[in-house]
Amino acid sequence: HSARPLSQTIENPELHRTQFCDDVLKGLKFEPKYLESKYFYDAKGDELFQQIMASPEYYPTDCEMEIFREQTGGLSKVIRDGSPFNLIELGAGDATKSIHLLRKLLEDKAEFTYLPIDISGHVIDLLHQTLPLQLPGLKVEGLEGDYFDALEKAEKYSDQRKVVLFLGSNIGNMPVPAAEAFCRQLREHLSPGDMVLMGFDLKKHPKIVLAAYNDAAGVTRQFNLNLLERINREIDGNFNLDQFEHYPTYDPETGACKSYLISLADQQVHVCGETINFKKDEYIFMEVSQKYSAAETRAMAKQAGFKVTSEFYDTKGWFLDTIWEA
Ligand code: AVJ
Repeated sequence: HSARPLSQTIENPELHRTQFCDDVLKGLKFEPKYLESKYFYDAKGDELFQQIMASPEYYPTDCEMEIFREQTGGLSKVIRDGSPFNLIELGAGDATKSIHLLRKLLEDKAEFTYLPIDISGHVIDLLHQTLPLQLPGLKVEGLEGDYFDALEKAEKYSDQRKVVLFLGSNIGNMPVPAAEAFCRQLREHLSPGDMVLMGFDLKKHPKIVLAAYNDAAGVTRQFNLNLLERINREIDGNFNLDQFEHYPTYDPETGACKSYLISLADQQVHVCGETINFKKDEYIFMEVSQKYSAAETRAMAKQAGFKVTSEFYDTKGWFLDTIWEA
């Protein structure tokens, strides 16, 4: 068969470079400084994120994996609903969680096509190669790109019922107002009867949350610093990594887990031909990983115009995969 993504992006390295420069300079000239966490995921970043997921402190993957191993029967039942559908996964990654659901759906003779969407073309190519071997009979059409662009492409691909997977607490990477807007926008791209299966990392003891973003082996630290390295590699940056310190925080009140890189000295950094000044102790805001209460996820569904169909928790009650209907 032809293992070729539906919309194989003719990667334009120059365009990517310009966009990366623009975004980085915008963030570093902003007060306070920030970088966009979507840029974490180059080849090195993908690898470091794999290591984070395998680290003992990083519980979200294990918790959600337990749900996808132990409760696929329930998930499949809610999702199938009789009519053929497109199973669209936003930020599919290596699909290690969804593969359990895909297998169960095939067993249950569900009629569906799997459309993984990822900003990494590398990831999509890999899924095209591996999934049909692991799951004979699975129809896969990968899409590379930003979520809503890809969702619109998926729309043109087929008018079947849509089931959208957004797992791994990826929604946590948006500040709450942006997450709310994202859910509303998602709802606007869907029709009555369409579904969303969304993974939320839940509020829990603050020490457990903080440790997940401050692993003892220092992988999360490397993951953050890798973005500075990537800037050095790709857009002529000269960050001195020794002069920036990883600083993760968690506020149990708001549920915001945030990470920063702190400048250890007054220093100048060159990026894309421009000079950026750092004061000692000045920070770069790197990422938010928002935690929710179950009630907050229900309010999230409601404000976006979804109704909650069912909820699946891991045995610790640390993670929630919730199914919403448009
Ligand atoms: C991939 C966004 C779910 O926020 O938990 C892990 C990324 N960053 N450790 C998360 C991440 C630092 C992760 N998500």
